Amino acid sequence: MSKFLISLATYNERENLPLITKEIFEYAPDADILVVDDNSPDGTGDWVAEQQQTEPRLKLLRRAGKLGLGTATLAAMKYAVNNGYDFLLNMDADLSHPPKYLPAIRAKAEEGIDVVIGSRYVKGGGVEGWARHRQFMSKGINFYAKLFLGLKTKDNSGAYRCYRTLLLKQLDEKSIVSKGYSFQEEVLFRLNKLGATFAEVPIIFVDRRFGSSKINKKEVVAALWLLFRIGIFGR
Ligand SMILES: Nc1nc2c(ncn2[C@@H]2O[C@H](COP(=O)(O)OP(=O)(O)OP(=O)(O)O)[C@@H](O)[C@H]2O)c(=O)[nH]1
Ligand SMILES: [Mg+2]
Repeated sequence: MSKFLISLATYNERENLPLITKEIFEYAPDADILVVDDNSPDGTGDWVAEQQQTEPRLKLLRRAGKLGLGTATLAAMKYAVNNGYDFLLNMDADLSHPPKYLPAIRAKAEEGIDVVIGSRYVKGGGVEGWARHRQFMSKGINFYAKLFLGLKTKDNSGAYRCYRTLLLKQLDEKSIVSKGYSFQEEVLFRLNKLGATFAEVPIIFVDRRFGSSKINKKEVVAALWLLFRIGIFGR
């Protein structure tokens, strides 16, 4: 059986973690969960440390401060490679990525696909609870990414993904310039260049129930600028 790691980047997700970790273990009892926490003021990291006393499948990486979702995911990728996992499956910690899709995503990965995307924009997928402007923004960013990065996949901005670690090993970490949200698109671009195979499995994304959004205008503008730069200049 393959060794599976599920990663959750967290910044103030203390309310969501008990629910999401419980549900993940229901759908993937043999997997380990790695929480990459950026010293969340709400005590997310402390909660994980406490749970670890009785739950050996729970791993924790604590970073000094809010260093961005991109570098948090990169840290999870490194952890997966260094600890002999065959696959790394990443999800948001805020319950927007329902764990019930884990078996379908995983099955595709085990069939031999290098990158399996939990996708809102293929048949059967969708978004629940987002205002019009938020849906428009997400579709716009995906169109923009396709235009500049030449990606064939439909959902390039979502973080619900399974990566084969053999491919992650080949990623040149230093070539990745995104620290924040554009990381999602950039990593697909880099893996595509390495010859990875891709598949999309439909998911219905649901808006976060607890806590607040970490996206702000500054991060969006930075992401758009970076994707343009990467697409046009390769860096
Ligand atoms: N470790 C770490 N995690 C982060 C950081 N920024 C966001 N996250 C986590 O990344 C995941 C996605 O962030 P969200 O704020 O939910 O982004 P989103 O889903 O696009 O937007 P909303 O759900 O509307 O807030 C969540 O689990 C966050 O806690 C960060 O700087 N460091
Ligand atoms: Mg979210």
